[in-house]
Amino acid sequence: MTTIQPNKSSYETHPTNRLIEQGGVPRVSIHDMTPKFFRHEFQLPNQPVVITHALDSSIPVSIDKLIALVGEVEVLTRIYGEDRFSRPKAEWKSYCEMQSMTISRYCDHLKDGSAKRHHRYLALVEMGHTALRSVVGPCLELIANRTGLLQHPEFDMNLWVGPGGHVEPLHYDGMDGTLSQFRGAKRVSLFSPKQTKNLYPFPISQGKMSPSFSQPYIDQPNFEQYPRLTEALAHRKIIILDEGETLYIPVGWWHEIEAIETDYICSINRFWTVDPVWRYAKAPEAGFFLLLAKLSQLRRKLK
Ligand SMILES: O=C(O)CCC(=O)C(=O)O
Repeated sequence: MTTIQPNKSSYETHPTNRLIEQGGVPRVSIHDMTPKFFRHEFQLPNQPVVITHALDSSIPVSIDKLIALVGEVEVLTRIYGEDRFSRPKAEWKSYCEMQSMTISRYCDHLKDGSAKRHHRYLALVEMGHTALRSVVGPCLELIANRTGLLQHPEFDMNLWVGPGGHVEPLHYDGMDGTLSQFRGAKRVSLFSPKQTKNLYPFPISQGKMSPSFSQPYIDQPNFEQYPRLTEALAHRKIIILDEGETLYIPVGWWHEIEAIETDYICSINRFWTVDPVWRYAKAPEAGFFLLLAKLSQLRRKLK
């Protein structure tokens, strides 16, 4: 780990600030964060940062706590299946299967090992209207207040629960995001939007997989098939996001997320408005992808 002195302007505004860098990504305590500092150092330059101590009042969120608060809530869960990750992504017929069940039932799958065996993941489940807000809401508000991030009008907070070892494949989002670790740790690989062409996004014409996903497996690279991956891997940033930490993932940044081996992990992510909108110029593919998603949403509404 290296200690970085912030540049003069931010140093003058925050003489106590020290950024600790791990894997090429700085870490800042929520107590040292201010909207001005966040905007100049991270949001405007479109750079990721790990924010520490924002979740101290609510960690850990155990499955017993989840069951007590939201066990009866019915949600859609993902099933990737036993052999999906041993097959080339280009052979996948869809991203995953979906199955509806209560959160308690999903926790049974975690406890009896079938979530791990069949790669079941409770992923991206909107929970803003549930009792979970009383536990994690104040932490997310603290992050919003200290960073100045603006909540996206269409998205609230999403729950992610899954077994240790699960890998969520490399992709980017069309908005700013924060990923908060409420239980367990994750290994996160990050690539800047400048690496997009070297990460071989699925072509739009392919139809089955979104162009926001990368075709190769970055931990088992096939350089013959994907020669430009060498260049991308030279720019890979890897961090361990520990329990209690929050990662700011700026729009267009590629991320692959592996739950560190343990019984289970629990995270909450949130999407934020890309502000100012010209930041899409730093991640043009993400802007284009968002536009496509909006058009298909409109088409569905008009039908
Ligand atoms: O934690 C995960 O498994 C994926 C999270 C993610 O993709 C996100 O926060 O944007």
